Amino acid sequence: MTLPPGQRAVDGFPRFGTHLHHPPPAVPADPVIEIGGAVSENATLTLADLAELPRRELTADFHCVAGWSATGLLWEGISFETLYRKRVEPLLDPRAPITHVVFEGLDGFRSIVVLEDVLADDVLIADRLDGRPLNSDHGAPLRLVSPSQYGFINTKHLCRIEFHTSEPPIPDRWSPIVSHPRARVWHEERHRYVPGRLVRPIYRMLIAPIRRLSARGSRA
Ligand SMILES: Nc1nc2c(c(=O)[nH]1)N[C@H]1C(S)=C(S)[C@@H](COP(=O)(O)O)O[C@H]1N2
Ligand SMILES: [Mo]
Repeated sequence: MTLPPGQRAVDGFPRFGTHLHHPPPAVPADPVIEIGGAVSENATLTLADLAELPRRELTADFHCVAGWSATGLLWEGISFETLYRKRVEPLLDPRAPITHVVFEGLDGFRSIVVLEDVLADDVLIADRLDGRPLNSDHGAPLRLVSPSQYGFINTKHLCRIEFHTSEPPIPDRWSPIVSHPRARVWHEERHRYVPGRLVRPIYRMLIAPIRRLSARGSRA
C-alpha cells in the first residue's frame, strides 16, 4: 500500500476536526443543500432532488493534513461533477466563469477549493460510508469526499455550496497554519506558504490532542 508523502496509516477512521470536542450538529428533519453565490437564482436541493442523480461508489484512502491516513473506506453518494453539470451549470452566466467553490457545514466549517480540483472523477457528495448511512462522527447527513485532497477540504455536515468567479478572501490569512488553497495530497500541499515536508513534524504533534478532544464530542 502506498500512501502520499509524509502520511502514516492509522487503524480505523477517527473523528477529527477543527470542531475539536464540540458535538456534531443535529441532523435536520429534511436536510437540504443550498446553492448560492454567482448563480442567477439561489436553489435548494432536497434529498429527493439528489436522489434523481445517478449513484456512485468509491473506495479510497482519507488523508488528514496533520499526517494520519485512514485506508480502504467505501463511500457512496453522487458525483460532484454530475451535480455541477445538471443542477448548477444551468444557473450560471457563461460570460462569468466559475473559478472557486466554497463548501459549508452545519457547524459553520468552510472549505474553499479551485473548481477544477473538485470536478475530478473521485469527488463525491457522500451519504453512506462502509455500507451504512453516514454517522454524525463522519458528517451526517452529507459530506464532501475529495480523497486526492487533504481532509480539511472534505467538509462534513454539508448544507451549502457557493460558486465564485474569483478566490474568496482567505479567513485565516495571518494564522501560522494557513492552509494550502489546493491541498493536493500527492503534491504534499499542506501549508499555503511553507513547504509540506517542513511542516510535517509540527502538524504531527497536533494529531494526538485533536484526536482525544474530537473523540470527546463523538455521538456515534
Ligand atoms: N463540518 C466540518 N467538516 C470538517 C471538519 C470540521 O471541523 N467540521 N474538519 C475537517 C478535517 S481537518 C478533517 S481531517 C476531516 C476529518 O473527517 P472525519 O472526522 O470524518 O475523520 O473533516 C474535515 N471536515
Ligand atoms: Mo484535518
